Amino acid sequence: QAQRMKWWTEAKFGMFVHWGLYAIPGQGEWQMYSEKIPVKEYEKLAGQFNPVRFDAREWVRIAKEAGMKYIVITAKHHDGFAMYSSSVEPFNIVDATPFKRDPMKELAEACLEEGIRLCFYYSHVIDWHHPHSVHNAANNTWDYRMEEKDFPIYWNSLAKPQIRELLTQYGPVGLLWFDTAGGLSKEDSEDMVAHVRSLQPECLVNSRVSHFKGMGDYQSKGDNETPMYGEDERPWETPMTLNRTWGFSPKDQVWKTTESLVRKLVHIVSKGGNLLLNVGPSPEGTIPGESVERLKELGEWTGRNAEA
Ligand code: FUL
Repeated sequence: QAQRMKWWTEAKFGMFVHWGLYAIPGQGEWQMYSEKIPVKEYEKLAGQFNPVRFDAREWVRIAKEAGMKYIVITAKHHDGFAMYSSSVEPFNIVDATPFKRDPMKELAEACLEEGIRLCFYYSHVIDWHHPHSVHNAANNTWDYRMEEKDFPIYWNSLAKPQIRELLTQYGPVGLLWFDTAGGLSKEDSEDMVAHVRSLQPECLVNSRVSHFKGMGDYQSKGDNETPMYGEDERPWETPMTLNRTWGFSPKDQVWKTTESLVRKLVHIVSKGGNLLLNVGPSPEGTIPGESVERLKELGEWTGRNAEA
């Protein structure tokens, strides 16, 4: 395990990317749930999703210049939309949008060229699009009846097969970032970890694969949490936003200043943690200017102090 963790503990700083159909209405990645948008209606967003300004090389360059060593991107968030080419679920970016490209493939190539580790976020428990996703408190109860949900169907026909796709279609994956495992049994969590190990033994798994303590390779802290002390022996990471939301949200203009970001980065790294700092790209496929600007300044700061 120590060997598997080496690149990650040395990396210290990574880019989190929340990108999906929710970028179009632009109220963050929980919009489908908070407005109880019916699946049939939400699916229509796919027909409009055409991020022609997406440039994988540009994104990777922005991350690299900020001093980031890995990128964790939402392959599937809670809305159930696969941002990659999936043969087990037609609700994906290649089959359901006019864009038709696979951004994960393009990112995998760009990351390989630049020596950045590509990693995937995958919402393994919450899936508002699938009739049989259940367990977590945030279920789709407006389209589907709770009594009719049968979790193993979701687990065996969608979650595990999609993880297999992600671990076989894009070369070596640095890390699988699971999330919101509330309600998932210990057995199922272990089953998922074993599934990952069997496909790519070197791929890391974060602790949010389970709500039982101590699972995965390292501890994910709470969202935006900057702990005063590492709580246990395990390596840890803080996922953090630049403004207040994860997904693209033009109304949210409460940006952290570069100075406070430098402080947070130093705080976290000096306490032994990693910082996973988020950007929420637009429906056109670009990283918002306010984010790019801050990342650039962060990179200038770390670069300057590395040389000094
Ligand atoms: C949370 C999720 O529910 C948010 O949408 C976001 O992905 C954040 C990093 O984790 O638990």
